[in-house]
Amino acid sequence: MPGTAFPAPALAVLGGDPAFAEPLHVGRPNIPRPERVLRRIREAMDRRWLTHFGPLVREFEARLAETAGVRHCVAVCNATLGLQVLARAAELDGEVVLPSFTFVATAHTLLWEGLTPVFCDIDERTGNIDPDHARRLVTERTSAVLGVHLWGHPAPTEELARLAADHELALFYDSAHAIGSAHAGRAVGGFGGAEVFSFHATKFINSFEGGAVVTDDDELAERVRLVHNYGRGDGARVRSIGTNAKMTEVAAAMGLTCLEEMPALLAVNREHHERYREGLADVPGVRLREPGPADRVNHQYVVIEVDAEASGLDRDAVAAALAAENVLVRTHFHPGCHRTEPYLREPRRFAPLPLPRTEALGERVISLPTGTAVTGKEVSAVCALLRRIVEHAPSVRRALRARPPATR
Ligand code: T4K
Repeated sequence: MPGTAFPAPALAVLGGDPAFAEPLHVGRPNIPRPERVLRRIREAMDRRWLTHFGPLVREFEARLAETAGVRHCVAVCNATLGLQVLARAAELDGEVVLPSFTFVATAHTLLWEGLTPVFCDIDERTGNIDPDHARRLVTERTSAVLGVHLWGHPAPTEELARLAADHELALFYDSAHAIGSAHAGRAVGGFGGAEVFSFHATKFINSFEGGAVVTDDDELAERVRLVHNYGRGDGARVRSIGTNAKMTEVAAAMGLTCLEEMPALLAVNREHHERYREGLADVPGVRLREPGPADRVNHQYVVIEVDAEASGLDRDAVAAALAAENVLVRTHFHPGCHRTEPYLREPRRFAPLPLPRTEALGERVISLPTGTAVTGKEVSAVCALLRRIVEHAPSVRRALRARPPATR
């Protein structure tokens, strides 16, 4: 990258060439051992068993259950359907309290199932659901709390378990980001009544598209299994309403191979995180978000916070300056579900209390590239760019202001 030469070339936003010739994305898939994935797919084709609980799906489920430390795992075609199937299998009704600071799928799955998502605020320190705020939103219509392990950082599981017990609510987790994470030595997957992982291509462990519902509850597992297979049980006898949320053998071939390689993938993420920590340590107004002391996380999201006053630039300006260098960052999960359609239209129904911390944190965060598609050198280069963007904050601000509005 040209930025390593001395004197440093101009930032792209100030008229220089972009630091990267090809875009650097957040969410490029990990594809460890593609030859093993292809061999597994070939074997599935030779067996002519492509879906409907084939051997690869079964093996993937068994390994996931082991990873999560639970008895049951039902693999599904994506986490969105996994959450829907879970809500249906658990017979939730009325309102479900969940954080607004999450991907919109968390909320959509509930609304899709005829439930009312009620958004609560976060603890700005962790980005996760604030259990005290959640408690204030519980009404006689509330049937469940849906926690989210945001960015793979475990939600406050003890406090949420207390809240659920006090009000006799179901407690589930959207664990889309959190396979491989743990809290107080206990793997994510075993908290609450059930948890749902995502194995979307952009996730740390991927199955192209995919997900899984994991639980220790025998009855719930049985119902999830029914609902995800058109309500059909043994002998294809229809026992309930259901949908089709099954995982294919091709997806399981990828998922299984990624899962086998999880220790190596974790090591890469950890190395990148450490490199970001070192590279950004003394950049004014830029702070790397770190997990809590009792948490072990998968580091699939590297998230920084931009303090506009200390850095001289707001988050959008930093993101725009990085984009000019071909570093295409994300702002997960700005602006919060409550400020997204259709929830935006009915604040009294979906967000009866103000969510100032969700809104404030959403304005400050940036997700940076990580995973096996990025090299350590590239991570260092991104750090160097961030440092120079902040060093040149006044010129960057002026240059961005001079751009035509559509390109800002
Ligand atoms: N709950 C939470 C908390 C979630 O974050 C999600 C999903 C869900 C539930 C639902 O899980 P799933 O039903 O998806 O299993 C992505 C993903 O589609 C989504 O899975 C994820 N969360 C969400 C946070 O991000 P986009 O729209 O940002 O992805 P996209 O297509 O723009 O990809 C991001 C970058 O990754 C691109 O700039 C390029 C790169 N990319 C992407 C794909 C798909 C690749 O390089 N290769 C690829 O194949 O939503």
